Amino acid sequence: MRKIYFCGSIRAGRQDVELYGRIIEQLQAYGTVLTEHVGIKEIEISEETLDDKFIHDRDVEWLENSDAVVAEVTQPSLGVGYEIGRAVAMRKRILCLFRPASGKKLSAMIGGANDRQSFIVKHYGEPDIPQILQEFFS
Ligand code: 6IA
Repeated sequence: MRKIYFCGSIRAGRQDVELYGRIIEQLQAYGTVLTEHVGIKEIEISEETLDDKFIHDRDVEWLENSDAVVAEVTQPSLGVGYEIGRAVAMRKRILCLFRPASGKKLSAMIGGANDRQSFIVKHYGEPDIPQILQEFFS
């Protein structure tokens, strides 16, 4: 079974958490999502007792063990940017999803990393997700 590492903003702002949840639900058709908590609203309660070193070391280990990384990058997050950079260094396949309708501008360090092969950046609206995921995982 394929292992998928999903990235989305946590401390940088949870306004897209419900969308993350819906993306994770679709990703589960393609493999096990190691980071399901990113799409769960109550994470603050379930994880508030964990210290930052524990979270970091556990997440980097999951990243190492993953076969693919999918990141929702519309809400800019240091943690997500860090995970993507580490994933590039680990030579993982990466899919970054950005919603232009948000009115935000994507960092050149993500947009400019698009090589259409191992690092894929998609500008999308929610109805496009099924097809984007199908292409990425086929
Ligand atoms: O900088 P951010 O917090 O927005 O970083 C979000 C990214 O870092 C996500 O993709 C996660 O994989 C990872 N991450 C950051 N914080 C956590 C966390 N607990 N648990 C798991 N992964 C995390 C934070 C708990 C806190 C809100 C009490």
